[in-house]
Amino acid sequence: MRVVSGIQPTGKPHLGNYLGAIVNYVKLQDEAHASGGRCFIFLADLHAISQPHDPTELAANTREMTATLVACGVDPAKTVLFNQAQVPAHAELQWLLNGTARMGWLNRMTQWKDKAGKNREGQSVALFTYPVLQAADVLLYQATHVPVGEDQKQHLELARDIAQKFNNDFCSDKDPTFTLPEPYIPPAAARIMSLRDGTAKMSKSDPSDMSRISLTDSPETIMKKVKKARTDPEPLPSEEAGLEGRAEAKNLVGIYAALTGRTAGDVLAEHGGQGFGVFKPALGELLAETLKPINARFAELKNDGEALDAILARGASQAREEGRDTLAHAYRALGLVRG
Ligand code: AQP
Repeated sequence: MRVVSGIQPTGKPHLGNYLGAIVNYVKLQDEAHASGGRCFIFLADLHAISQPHDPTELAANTREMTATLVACGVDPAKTVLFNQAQVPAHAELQWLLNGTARMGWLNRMTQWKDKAGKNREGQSVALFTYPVLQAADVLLYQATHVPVGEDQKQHLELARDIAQKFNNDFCSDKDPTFTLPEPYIPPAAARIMSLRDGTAKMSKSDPSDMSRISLTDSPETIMKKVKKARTDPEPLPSEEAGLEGRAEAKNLVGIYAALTGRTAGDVLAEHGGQGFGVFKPALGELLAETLKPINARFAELKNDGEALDAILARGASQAREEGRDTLAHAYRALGLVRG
């Protein structure tokens, strides 16, 4: 079992990142550790430069996101925790895979279409080739399990296509370079939506802070955001089918379900018939309780820059070692001569 996933150190991590991805980093880290496997979690700082950014903020956010991950339960003693920029093999392997990835494949990526919008010509090349770097990130470590939110499923399928084509084109059946990775997507929290619009995903780059719960929000802020979340005037239905066409209600019930490890059906069996005046405070309290220990741990860690840098340096050194053989294999397969 080889678990690999990454998170961009852009802005503050939110509930979508937590329920969609980070909770599963911790779960799979523990499973991998118990079964003699390996878990790699990285700060995707090389991905972060695909969009306009402030260099000083990127460095600060990289440390802050490291503190957040550790506060959420990512344990540097069990997981190789590092930032991409300290492991040149990610960028090297991306270049090698650029020869295999097809323009048509990248053109079909919905994230590229969404982020580029109507201004494709004005986007960085890095935003277009972002999924090839993602493929390199996971293939470098022979990932078997990749915990991600639903929005990344298409990119992971692309990583599999790239791996398969590379293996077919350049390797014998007995000696493939890459393992084909599988996505690990949480059923209850695959896609947490904005609190202001139930049809848009909760995202760090949404200009409205009221659209998301940040993992470092205070209990008061959490309660205020939940109470102000957009909803409809109807009470909650008692069965899941009654949530159809009610995107905002469905989102809040989904969050409650993910936080309690239950299904939406179970939550509705208990809360069906309640108006949002009752359900929202219950959800706000549950959220505040869940995030309280994370907040406390984050506050302890965030100012210890030296300790955070030491975690990243140690993780990077392990990652460089772990990726060495696969990178060498890819160079050899392509017929590239190295000393
Ligand atoms: N709303 C979401 N619901 C479930 N999972 C989500 N993820 C992100 N948003 C949601 C998952 O979080 C992991 C890390 O994401 P990322 O920071 O690397 O990239 P992102 O998907 O681009 O995150 P954002 O918040 O949406 O950032 P911006 O606004 O910059 O685009 C991934 O596994 C992702 O699936």
